[in-house]
Amino acid sequence: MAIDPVVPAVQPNIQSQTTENVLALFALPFNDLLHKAHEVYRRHWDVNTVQLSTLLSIKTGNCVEDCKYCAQSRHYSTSIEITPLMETEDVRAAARQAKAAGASRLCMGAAWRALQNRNLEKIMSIIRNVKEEGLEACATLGSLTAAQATSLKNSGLDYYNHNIDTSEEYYSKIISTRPFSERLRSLQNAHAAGLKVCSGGIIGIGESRTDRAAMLASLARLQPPPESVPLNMFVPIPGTPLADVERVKPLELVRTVAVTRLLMPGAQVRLSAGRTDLSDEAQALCFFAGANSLFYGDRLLTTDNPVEKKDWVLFAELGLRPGPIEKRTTSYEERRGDAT
Ligand code: SAM
Ligand code: DTB
Ligand code: SF4
Repeated sequence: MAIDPVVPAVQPNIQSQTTENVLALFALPFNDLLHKAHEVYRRHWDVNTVQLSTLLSIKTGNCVEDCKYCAQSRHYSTSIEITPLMETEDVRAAARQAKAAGASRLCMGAAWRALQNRNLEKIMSIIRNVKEEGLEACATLGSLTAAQATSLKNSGLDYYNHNIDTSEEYYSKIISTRPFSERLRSLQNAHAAGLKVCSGGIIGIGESRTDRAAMLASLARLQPPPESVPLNMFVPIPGTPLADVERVKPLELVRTVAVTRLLMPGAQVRLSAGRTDLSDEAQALCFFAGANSLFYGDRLLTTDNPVEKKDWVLFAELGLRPGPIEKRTTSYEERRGDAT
């Protein structure tokens, strides 16, 4: 195969991804980067289908952790309503509603440092109920032990979300109450129990491009890489230490999506927090660059997300089909003859 001299090769061995390799991808001319990412995207996925996950905050606020970006940390004074763990029936009703609105996955978030065993039975019952509604189930409940991961898997959980958030180096400037290594251990526990891993991070919390590259290199080096990678544009929260941090341009998110797609071709790449501040055009570029999943529904955990109707207008304009996304099984050569 001819080698394009302009575009540095992505290392085929994902174990060898270094921050320098990844920075070289970020530094490509925009058109070269998008072309390369889109080609890889098209080779692995149906590029006209997007997966819709709806978020539900099942326990909100009063969290003991000090994540500087978060509305739910008890270390900062924010205007959220603190609520205890939801009742199973209420979560089930929310799941039914999410499915009726077109979501294929419910992602349940709890403002906990870690899942406590005293809550395990109730969480398992919640997961069983969500599964009975015919949705994929994802949970993000903080740190997870191996035994807890197995219990969640046995109750039917499909995905565990736990973000590394940023580079290992920058992490300690953002969170002091939980080490980066504990995050990696929880991800390992989730994977070992047979759960699909969802892990990504935040863009725009004062990190440098080098931090973004290092974060993606860390994710790509996970064995295996995550099945799902959420990319959150930071939503500034009044009352938190990062409320006035400098904003990152949407084009940098597009680049980050493209680099994520190149490093982890088989992952679902999710446009996550911050979509209310993104134009249709910026989102369209993200879809071209390889994003194939998003948070759907007018609420994230404590902040706003585009209303459903707005997303349907965008999907129609772009010819995107919401639905379950499947990795391609036929070879690239076989499909090159396709009309698409
Ligand atoms: N408490 C659990 C934990 O931290 O693992 C689960 C919920 S926590 C809110 C999930 C993720 O949401 C964080 O790791 C972070 O990546 C993202 N997040 C939180 N606040 C955000 C904000 N203001 N803007 C963008 N992303 C945010
Ligand atoms: C993820 O990566 N982003 C979601 C989900 N996983 C749990 C959370 C976004 C939170 C945005 C800020 C808020 O609503 O409080
Ligand atoms: Fe707590 Fe999660 Fe928010 Fe950190 S991100 S303060 S762990 S809810």
